[in-house]
Amino acid sequence: MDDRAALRDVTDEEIATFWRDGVVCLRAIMPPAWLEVLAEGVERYLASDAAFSLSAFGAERPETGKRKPKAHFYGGTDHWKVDEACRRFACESPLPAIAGQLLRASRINLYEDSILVKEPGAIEKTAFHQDLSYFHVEGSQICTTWVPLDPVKRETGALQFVRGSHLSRKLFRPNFFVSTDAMPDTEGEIVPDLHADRRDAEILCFDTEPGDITIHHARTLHGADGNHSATMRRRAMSVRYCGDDARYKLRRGAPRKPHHEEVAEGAVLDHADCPVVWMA
Ligand SMILES: O=C(O)CCC(=O)C(=O)O
Repeated sequence: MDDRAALRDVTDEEIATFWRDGVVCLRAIMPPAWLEVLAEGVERYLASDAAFSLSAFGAERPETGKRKPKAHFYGGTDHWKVDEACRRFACESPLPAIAGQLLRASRINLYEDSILVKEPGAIEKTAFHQDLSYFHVEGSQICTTWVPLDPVKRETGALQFVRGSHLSRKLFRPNFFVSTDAMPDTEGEIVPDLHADRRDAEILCFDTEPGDITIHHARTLHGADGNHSATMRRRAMSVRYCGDDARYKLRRGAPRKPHHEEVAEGAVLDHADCPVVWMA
């Protein structure tokens, strides 16, 4: 599978929606054959010893001590570096071009990928956060594509986005993803717990089918409920991309990868660990 064509073009209206709301849901755009490639990588990860349960960071889970507990939230990062199916999906699928069009970019760098699987009964909420708080990068052309492999709705963990929140210059502290606790030694205000109190936030949430994807801006506040279904899985991968104006910015306290020790503040992302994956 090396056809980079999406099922359809991204429309001007969808691009305008992304920049207005900080998120857009692109219906029926990802070819089924590419979803099969992604599913292969996701299942290989879940079956491996590397599969990591994020549930341990959240609520008390009696089965956390077990090696592969069911009903957990599994997640990991940078699978494209170790798994050929994940590499092909992040680098060679229609996704980089879709990100390029939405970001109005002339080139796209891969920032990272994350496998995010809420198995049936994985009750952990994804705490509200902004992706940019975790990224060692600055710029306006930075996004996360979220690609579900199963039908997803709010009750099974569809992402919830605070409409227009990317327009604020405020960058909240990163948290531990399944808990609202801020990471130590980070800067900024603590994110409000919008699961507990919506305040005046307008939340956008999309029921999706495989083939649909959501794309949100790196400044957009978002979170998700747990997966409350007893049978429906919620397998997804986020792939994060940067456009022309992205530059390295090392953020205090945010988790670093080895290559972040080698990059210069303010430099373009031309590093083997952030490869260019699309040019207009
Ligand atoms: O899949 C989830 O529950 C969270 C995804 C997310 O927040 C992200 O990829 O930025």
